[in-house]
Amino acid sequence: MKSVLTMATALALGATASMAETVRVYNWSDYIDEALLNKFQEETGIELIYDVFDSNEVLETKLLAGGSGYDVVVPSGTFLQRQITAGAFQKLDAAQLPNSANLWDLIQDRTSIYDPGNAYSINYMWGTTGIGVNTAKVAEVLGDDAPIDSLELIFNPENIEKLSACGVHILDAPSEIFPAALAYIGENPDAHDKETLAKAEPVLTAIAPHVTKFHSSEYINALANGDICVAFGWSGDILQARDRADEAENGVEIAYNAPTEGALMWFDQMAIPVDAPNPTGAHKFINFILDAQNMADASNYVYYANGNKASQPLLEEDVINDPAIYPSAAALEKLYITTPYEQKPQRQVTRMWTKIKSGT
Ligand code: N2P
Repeated sequence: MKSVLTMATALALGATASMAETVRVYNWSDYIDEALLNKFQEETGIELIYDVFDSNEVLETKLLAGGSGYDVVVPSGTFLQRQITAGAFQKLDAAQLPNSANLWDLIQDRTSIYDPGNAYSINYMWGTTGIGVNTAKVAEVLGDDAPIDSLELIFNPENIEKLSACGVHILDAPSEIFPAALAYIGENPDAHDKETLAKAEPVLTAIAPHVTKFHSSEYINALANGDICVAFGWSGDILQARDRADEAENGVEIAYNAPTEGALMWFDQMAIPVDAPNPTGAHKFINFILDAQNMADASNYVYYANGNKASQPLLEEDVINDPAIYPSAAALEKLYITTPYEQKPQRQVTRMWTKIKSGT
């Protein structure tokens, strides 16, 4: 998905093509209402180049190589933390972000675990990692009491073997799937030690042959079209699948549940690379997103919660009141967070993940 200011609009705004300022943003796929991208261009006269990814690992490789050319990127908190340590970002300039007055202290407190003082980043959205099901198909395969809100659905080989007949997608995100496998066997999902991490490997090896695909964005349409019956994925993406099925009126009903054993709560943070070509433009883009109405429009469109308190009165009822998007205080207690793997556990996890996916 790319969006550029047309020449006609640029001229209307009094800029010439050669003078036009550009901001390059690299964000997750299916994470914004494109109308907002046009609005930013119209309001500021800045040409916006908007590229998307579906993996923290992919973003990290680009960032750490340097010269990505991006002005704003959106890593999750755990990845952001080690990227800050690696010197990948520049500090934000609060004077250029007046709309940060709109931020929500509850989320600010949580993201400061990864970015002390929130010096380098601002929350875009947050959510949970959990289970999306096609309710009718799963009931057909496993019966009406199928454990659709439990990790049993995915990690018990007996269940997933049966579900493979209607199709199962799991995120290609080892930093989220290892913690989930550990939670399933009653271990600390945020374990970094070699022995505990090794316990996740047989859990994942046992289910891998029954996984239709390890992928982190195709499951939205696959669920909506009825091509798969289960996805272990991100909350808002699964709610978007529900919406797409509703719109298509194809009879597919999708439900999302955060697993009762505990679910990962993650935070996607807007940050400016140290070598960003246009840091001033980057601040303008972040400040635009921080506008209460713009942030509400973004959440209303993608069904993810945001870190913007002022946007809350502007959210649709079915967003602010959906506990899958804004969990109750009790549900928040059941969510866990993770911390970034150091080099050694990261290598161990990457090695095991490659092996699990290749089935060797
Ligand atoms: C948007 C996915 C963002 C959640 N499609 C991953 N942090």
